[in-house]
Amino acid sequence: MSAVSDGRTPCSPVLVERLGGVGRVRLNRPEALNALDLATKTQLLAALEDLAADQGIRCVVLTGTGRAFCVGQDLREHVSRLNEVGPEGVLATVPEHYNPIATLLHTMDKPVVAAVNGVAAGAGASLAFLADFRIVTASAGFNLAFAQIGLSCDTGCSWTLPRLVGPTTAMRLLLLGGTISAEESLRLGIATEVVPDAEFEERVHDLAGQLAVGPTQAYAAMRRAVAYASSSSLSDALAYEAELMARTGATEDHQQAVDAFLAKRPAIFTGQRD
Ligand code: T3D
Repeated sequence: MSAVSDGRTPCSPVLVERLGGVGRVRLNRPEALNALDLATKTQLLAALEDLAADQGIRCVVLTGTGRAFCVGQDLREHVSRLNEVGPEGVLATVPEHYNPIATLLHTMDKPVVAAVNGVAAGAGASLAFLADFRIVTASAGFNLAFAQIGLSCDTGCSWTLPRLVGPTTAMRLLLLGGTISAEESLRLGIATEVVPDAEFEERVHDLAGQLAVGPTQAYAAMRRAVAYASSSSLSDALAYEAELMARTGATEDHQQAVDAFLAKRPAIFTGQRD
């Protein structure tokens, strides 16, 4: 694990652990419910950039320390910065930090799992919406907190949330706010799975481990195909699918997997680009 406190120096707000092919990013400000201050946003972006570029990492897990996943922007820092530099200065954090973090989570060439260990609010909820899987512990919840502080929404949730729950429910959640339970999030299609608290860590570990030995290039292509198709015509989506099928069809992983299928033995994927 990198960026671990030695007990004398202050703990890093973002911890990164590489375990096999899994890269785990843990927001680590439990005393502030993992609220995103400048240091946390900067380190989160750097951690995601490192893991995205690391060919040995084939699945990224985003999670939090303590009772929250992430409660979005640190409002204490926000208020003091508002007084120092005014709204234009403060809100520059959206294009400078939130947007590149969101883009990276959505476009990196490997699957992303949000391990929602507790409440996810504001931009914290938006971060979870960008993942391919949201494994939610039973005591967690989601809160689209933006309206309660008189702000619009960010970190991609105007794009992700209606796609997850449809526009009617997205508008209800955004305009009325309030915390929805893990069970409600499953019913609405936000959570992929809700897991009893006692089984949460093991379930995340198993899923991430499974993804990290999968056909990484095929997973990456599927991420791209689904994102592209969500705002393209059918004919454009078909053309892009054909391009991605040709690309994945040329990988060693594909060749050995079809050989393994015919030989009735399990495929072993390397995930490497050929
Ligand atoms: O610069 C910009 O602002 C642009 C970017 C914006 C992106 C955003 O994310 S805007 C949205 C920011 N987030 C929020 O508005 C969420 C605010 N928090 C809440 O609504 C509630 O805390 C929760 C629903 C998340 C959890 O409720 P609950 O009852 O479990 O906990 P609590 O008692 O409200 O909070 C516990 C402590 O955490 C409390 O501090 P205290 O009293 O113990 O000293 C509370 O102030 C603190 N806390 C919670 N959220 C934040 C926070 N401190 C700083 N920033 C927060 N976002």
